[in-house]
Amino acid sequence: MKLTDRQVNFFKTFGYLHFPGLLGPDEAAWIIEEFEATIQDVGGGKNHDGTKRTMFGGPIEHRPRLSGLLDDPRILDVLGGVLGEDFNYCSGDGNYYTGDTGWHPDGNWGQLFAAKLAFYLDPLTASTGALRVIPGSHRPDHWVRKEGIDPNKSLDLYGVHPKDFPSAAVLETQPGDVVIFNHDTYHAAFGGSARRRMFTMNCTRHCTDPEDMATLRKYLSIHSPGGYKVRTGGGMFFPGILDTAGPSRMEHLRQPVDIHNELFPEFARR
Ligand SMILES: O=C(O)CCC(=O)C(=O)O
Repeated sequence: MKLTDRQVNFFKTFGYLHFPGLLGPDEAAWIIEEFEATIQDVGGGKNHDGTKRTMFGGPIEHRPRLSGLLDDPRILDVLGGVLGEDFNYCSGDGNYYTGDTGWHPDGNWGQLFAAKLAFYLDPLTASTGALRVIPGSHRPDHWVRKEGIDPNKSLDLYGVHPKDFPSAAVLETQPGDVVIFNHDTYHAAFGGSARRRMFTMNCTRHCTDPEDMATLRKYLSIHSPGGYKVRTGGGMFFPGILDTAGPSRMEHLRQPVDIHNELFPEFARR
């Protein structure tokens, strides 16, 4: 399922894409089961009481079947279609979210450098925590960025609740849907439950020239286990995803592993 030119254009112009039913109901079922087992075993899920978000790193890296998402041709086509087939996988987060997530971008790179692939594991509507995006807000010349507008202040500024921020799109999802957005795209969620389940895969372009390499170093110096002072036992990744990787998966892991080892030798795998 290679992305069509129209899908790539859509992503470039609006900063996101939604793939309803990319994964079938049976697949959504095992993904939910594996996610639950992971967050309960290693992600702090047992202590989740709904008062705040529970979050853990590398959600696909702890179990072989979830790690296999990085070998799935449909996932590779989506990530490869927007970031290039040689994209870098750079970890992600698994969550029980509680309540609203205010408007924010994940990055301010001013270019298509990184994207987030998101799996929402509960049916979500506009009033129960579906992802919202501000189309086009990844672009440095978008009015939100140029005028320094904080969409979280829209009630004070315009008399409009942030959930109704003008121009925002709501991506209502079912388990099995996949959403991808540019890290620079403003996004938010409103009205979710106290246990809204979702996990992500963060990916960047593969880098070659010195300028890109410097951007990747900057990215990984913050958004990585070393950056968060987390010991995975495998450096950039939890060992499971490395130990079960064939040569093609390794192509998406090697550059972040090498740079992470260089940036955080104390966390490197022995
Ligand atoms: O679903 C949400 O609450 C938004 C997720 C989010 O903000 C993120 O992954 O950065």
